[in-house]
Amino acid sequence: MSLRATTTETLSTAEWQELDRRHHVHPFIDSRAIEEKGTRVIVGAEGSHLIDSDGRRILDGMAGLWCVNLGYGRHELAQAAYDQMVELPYYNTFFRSAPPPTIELSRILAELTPGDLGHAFFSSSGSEANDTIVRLVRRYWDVRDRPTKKTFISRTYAYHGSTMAAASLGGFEAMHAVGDLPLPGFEHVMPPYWFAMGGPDETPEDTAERAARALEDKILELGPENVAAFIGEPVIGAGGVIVPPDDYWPEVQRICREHDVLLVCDEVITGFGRTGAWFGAQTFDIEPDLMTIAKGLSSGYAPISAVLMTDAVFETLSAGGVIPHGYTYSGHPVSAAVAIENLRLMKEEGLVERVRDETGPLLQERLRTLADHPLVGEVRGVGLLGALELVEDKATRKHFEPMGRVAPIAHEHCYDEGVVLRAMRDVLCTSPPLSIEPHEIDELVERTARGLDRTAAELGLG
Ligand code: PXG
Repeated sequence: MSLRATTTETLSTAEWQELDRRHHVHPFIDSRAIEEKGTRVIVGAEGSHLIDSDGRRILDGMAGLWCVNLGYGRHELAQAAYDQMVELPYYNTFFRSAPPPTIELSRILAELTPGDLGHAFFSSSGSEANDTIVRLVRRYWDVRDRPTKKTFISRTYAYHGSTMAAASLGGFEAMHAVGDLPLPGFEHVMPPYWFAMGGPDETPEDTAERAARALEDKILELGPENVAAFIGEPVIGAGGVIVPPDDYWPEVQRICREHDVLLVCDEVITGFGRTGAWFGAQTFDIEPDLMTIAKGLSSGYAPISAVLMTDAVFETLSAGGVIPHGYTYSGHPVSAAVAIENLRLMKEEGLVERVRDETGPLLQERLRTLADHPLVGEVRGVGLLGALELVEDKATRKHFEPMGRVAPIAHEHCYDEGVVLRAMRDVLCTSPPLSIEPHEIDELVERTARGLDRTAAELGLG
């Protein structure tokens, strides 16, 4: 019996919930919901399943928070962390020092990534990595003697993290409302989100074309001499799994190159196999100048993120002299060792190819069987990312009012049926472990279907 299991045996679910209510402040603080419904206490996990404090096994349709790509319970990763902790639990990467796993991981990433993203700057979270990008990109243009090129263009519905700069990059009004954001120098344009933004006669390709035009118009409106970079997730993740048509990203890349605007891909969710290629940039055939990675880099077993940059960006930054930027945990050796082992296992087990050839197509096909459900206005996804857009009227794409009421109801019913999904506005998202088995994909979709039926019944539509 593990220590953790022993610990949980000492308290009942209600007791954990009471302590949590009293002392623990959760992210995206919603104290009233916790007060009313209580916290779900997750005590263990194995493969694709979570185990809660009542001993229930629940299929994790979200890989934790879009991150446990290799699945739970991988002893090899625990061993890698243990070995590194014994060998060298910590040393910094400041002052010309570095531990071997950190150096080794930067080499592996240079090989794995598309184009010539040959240099890695490490941090602990996606938010820190995106803050780093803001500082480094602004520095880059200073060194190139173009100090007015400072504005970042991002998109509505983008999620880039919760720190001041990352939340400014993000495209959520509710997040901007906390902390008086966005900071100056952050602009937003529309994403290629046909279902919510496409006109009645528009195809998804038309909407994507309009979204690319919106970027170019914004660059021209601000003046290319003032625009530093465009940042986007190859597939918008937390904003509702918004999958662009094939032409969108190459056109965005063309626009950025034409106006001398750096192209940044935030691959925190799409990196490491999620879309059926190692990186979303490969799925959409682009070569960014910088890339943010986190989550799947270590399958969430240890906190680690990185900013990857091309030789050209790195050489420019280097030419400018010392850059006072870095974190205590930049290149943490334990996290780096876990990431190396995670990537080794992913390669050994052919996980990315499996997502591309087997589990990705299966999830997409099975999810699309839900398109006939009365609540489902659209099924979309790529690889092991999927989304169901819930609507009142399928023909007109009319959502329920108020927006964001129905997906959380569906989320609860799906949980009761034994699958965790993610509700965002009225979109139900899934992003299961990349190690998910085909029969578990069937289960995921069947449980979701039952959750949707219960939701329809609750809404009086059953
Ligand atoms: N970029 C992207 C694309 C992300 O999805 C971050 C950056 C920030 O990473 P950190 O490690 O700082 O959280 C993310 C994180 C959700 C949810 O509700 C999604 C994320 C984080 C928390 C909640 O779906 N994505």
